[in-house]
Amino acid sequence: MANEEYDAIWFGGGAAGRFGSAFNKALGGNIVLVEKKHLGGECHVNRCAFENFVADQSSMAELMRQYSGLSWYPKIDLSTISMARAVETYRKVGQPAFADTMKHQTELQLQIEVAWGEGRILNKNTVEVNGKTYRGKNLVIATGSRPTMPDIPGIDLDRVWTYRDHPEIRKDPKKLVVIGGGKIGIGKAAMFAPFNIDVTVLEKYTCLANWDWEIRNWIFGDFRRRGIKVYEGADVKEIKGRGTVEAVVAEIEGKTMEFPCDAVMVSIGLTPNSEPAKSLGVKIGKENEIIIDNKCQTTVPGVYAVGDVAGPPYFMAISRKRGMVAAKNIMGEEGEMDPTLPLPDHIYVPPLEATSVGLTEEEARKKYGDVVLIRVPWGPRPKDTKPETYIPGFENQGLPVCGRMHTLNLLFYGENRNGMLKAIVDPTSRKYVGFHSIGDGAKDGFQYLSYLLKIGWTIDEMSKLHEIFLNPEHFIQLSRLVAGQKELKGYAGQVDTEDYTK
Ligand code: COM
Repeated sequence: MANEEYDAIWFGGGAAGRFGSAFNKALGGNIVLVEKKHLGGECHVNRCAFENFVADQSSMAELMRQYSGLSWYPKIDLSTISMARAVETYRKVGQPAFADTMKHQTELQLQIEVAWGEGRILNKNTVEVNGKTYRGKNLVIATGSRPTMPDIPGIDLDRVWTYRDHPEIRKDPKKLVVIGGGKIGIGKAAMFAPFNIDVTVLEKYTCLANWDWEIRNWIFGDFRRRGIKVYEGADVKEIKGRGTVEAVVAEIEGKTMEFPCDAVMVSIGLTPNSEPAKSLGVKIGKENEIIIDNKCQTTVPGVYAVGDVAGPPYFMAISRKRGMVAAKNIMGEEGEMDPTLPLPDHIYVPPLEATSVGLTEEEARKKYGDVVLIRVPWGPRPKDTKPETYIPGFENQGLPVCGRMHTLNLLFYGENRNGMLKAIVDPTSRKYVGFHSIGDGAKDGFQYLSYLLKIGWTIDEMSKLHEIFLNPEHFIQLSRLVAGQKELKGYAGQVDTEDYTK
């Protein structure tokens, strides 16, 4: 196919390029995918797939610690557990296994032509890879993103990490400072802590600012119980050390504070890798992203940009969907990103996970006034119902809502780890406007809940579904408890949960 003109050259084989090129080929297009090293991009190297593995490892560590010596569970010595050992397994087994899978699926199953090597964009129709020239009617830039680094003294010290360094850790830190309390930072804090690592999070503004207050509250409470320290309004000024990190210096409420540590995880955001496309004259935005329209077209005709390189939201689903949209347009079909489908979000807080879709309670109240909350737990367990066999440290707050196999275990043995569920309903239209969960496994349901929000699903329709008890989210049965109300008011009584964010 040396001198052939392709319908499109896909430049970058991450989530956006891989799915987009596959979709493009499935539509009948003649395409080539240029990838320098990893099909699937950073996902299986140090991002989504890796995080899934580490979350499992951290969950195991946390559950072993919780169950150790309870009931029939043997006492488990956790003094030797190690994040470095956990990531070694991923490095040795996970990365090559995923790399094989990606190659197999892309080249063998889908029969996509991959041009392996560092590509060079010569012009909008020509790319060179390893001395070979590829010509295309269209070019799709899918070069991803990288961690944003703050411009502060000490940022180049040894053991200043980003998510990219996580799989490379050879020695566990004793004290880790996480800079940035967004979902990557909070996830990292929650994943490192179970490995007997002392963790402090420093966030310049508000942690998880776009999340529902009760999810934030639950995570803050959980972090407090686990000894993870969180400082908001912390302006990091410097990382100190001689060769290797020794402390992070931050200004908090006008005071300079020093946080001794032997490793730092920087997680303040992502920067799109738009540099390879700059010579094409495509418009670049303030975050270094390539500006695209709803069809994923850049400002240069015939040049598309998909995935993280086109800027936020930085989600795998968005990357893959941008790829599909570009493919459709390349093939002359109608294709646009759908802004009306709410985007679910997710964070690992081992052994559980937080998932969210639609409006937060605050947003819903602003838009709809006095919304109805369908929620568990609904308040602390009344003292007089304390079970006779009360286990010290057991602070159950209501129904079990963890999901999957640990639902009842965590309810009976857990340390207030029984999660949280919250659906928000507009009482006038009786439509759901948001769903939020802390649990385990509920994220699967949120993929579909997103669509139910889009179509205006009501509490009455929900209460007609068939639930399978126990399940990771109980929205069907919880909604059914109040769906009989002609004038929707929600539960008769609900005690507010304690505020851990203060
Ligand atoms: C995720 C990467 S493993 S990709 O979307 O499958 O290419």
